[in-house]
Amino acid sequence: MNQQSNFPENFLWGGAVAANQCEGAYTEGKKGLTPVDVLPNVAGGRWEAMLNPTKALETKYDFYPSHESIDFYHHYQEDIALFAEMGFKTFRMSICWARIFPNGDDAAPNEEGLKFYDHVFDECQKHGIEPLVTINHFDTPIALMKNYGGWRNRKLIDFYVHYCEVIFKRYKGKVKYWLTFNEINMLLHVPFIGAGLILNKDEEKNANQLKYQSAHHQLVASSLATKMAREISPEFKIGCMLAAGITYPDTCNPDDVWKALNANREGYFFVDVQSRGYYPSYSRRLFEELKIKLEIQDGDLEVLKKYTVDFVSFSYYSSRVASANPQRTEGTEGNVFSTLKNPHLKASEWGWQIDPLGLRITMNELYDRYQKPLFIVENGLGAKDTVKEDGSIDDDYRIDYLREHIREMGEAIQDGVECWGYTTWGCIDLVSAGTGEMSKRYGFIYVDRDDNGKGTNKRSKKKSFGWYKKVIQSNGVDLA
Ligand code: BGP
Repeated sequence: MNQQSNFPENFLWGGAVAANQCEGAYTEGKKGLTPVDVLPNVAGGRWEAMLNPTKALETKYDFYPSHESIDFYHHYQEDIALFAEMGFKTFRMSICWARIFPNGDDAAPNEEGLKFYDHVFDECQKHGIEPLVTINHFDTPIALMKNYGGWRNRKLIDFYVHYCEVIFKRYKGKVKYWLTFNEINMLLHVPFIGAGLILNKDEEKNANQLKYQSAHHQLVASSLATKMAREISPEFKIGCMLAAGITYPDTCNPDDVWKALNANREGYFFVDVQSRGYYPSYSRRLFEELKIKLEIQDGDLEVLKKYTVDFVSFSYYSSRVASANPQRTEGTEGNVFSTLKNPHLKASEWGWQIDPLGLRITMNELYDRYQKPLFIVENGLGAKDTVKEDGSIDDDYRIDYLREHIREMGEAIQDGVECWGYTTWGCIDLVSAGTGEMSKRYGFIYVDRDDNGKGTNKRSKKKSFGWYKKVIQSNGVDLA
């Protein structure tokens, strides 16, 4: 192919997973419990359980999808070999905090947990794949919630920084790219998995105070981790991670535009601190209106200022719409955030609206605002797949989705946006975070397991497997 690529030569193509959604082996190797370990599937009321963790912790459900999941814990060699066959340059994964510190506050790390990730990173290295590691992907140890109240407690900063110190020192030389918190803004919507917050009835009334205080602790923890990373290895690159997706105004009515601006700021708030190094000026009024009084200790603001991230990573599935018109209520599903329906867009089987140009817009917005390299670390289509009699899976709908998004990402790069890489979400089928389903599949690799945990866990290649391989081989030129 003679056509010129829109992507830089060393662009990091790859795929992404998270420990809590793929590892399984939920008590093996002395691992402690994490939030997903107490969540049922959608039929068992997963969403209600996420919003009411007290009840979730007291209930014995029939089935917990994460307990075995796709058993990456025992299949990592086979899985990484398949990623290598597709030509992955990078593999985004997360370390499960509770494998390293089962209770979160243990004095010494758990060697078995550390060894597991040694093996995973060695396997990556063997295949020339650069790991991109999320330090906390929705899995603050349950023990830290029960014993300390989760991230509302400042002590969590120390436990997190200790955990970082251990993994930074151990995996120096094996890992270069780190993300401090997955979708940090998610804690405002699902505080249980985002910040380990279990709120009682009284606290519910005061939820904003507790959420933003927890956010402050995570932001300080993220900066302290960055400080430590700089001390441990000059090679390390530290990124923040935002659940992104631009919010459009429903109309050109200034009221709608104002509403959309504020919806976007809800997420930017976090990156404003992590990337610019200070609380944005609009937060003063926001805190006043929400009656929030942050407890900020001496030195916090200096740490935030001094240790900002090297790059801004984000997930993108869809754009959103905001309206000031109370009559405009027709909503649709989305990645946790509810949004109004955009009449110009089609949606996935789960109601997530499909907007490839929205990715280009989001990238341009983020780059204009922060002027730091971007990394798209989640993007993809959750869809039901059908295995044909001969075992093949023709997932053209997934190829279409990814093709259009990759095309727009290339356009954004041509617009002048610096972007280091792209990892599709759920490169191998895994348990859905939102619904706990297996049938909401994102992978290039099919895993024989159903919503009730039945199946052989056998891996097989979908049509998109060969397609993505060509995309990588041609550095994004061959999208056919
Ligand atoms: C993001 C999470 C991922 C992932 C993805 C898809 O919010 O970071 O963990 O699960 O969304 O969501 P779902 O699994 O609900 O389809």
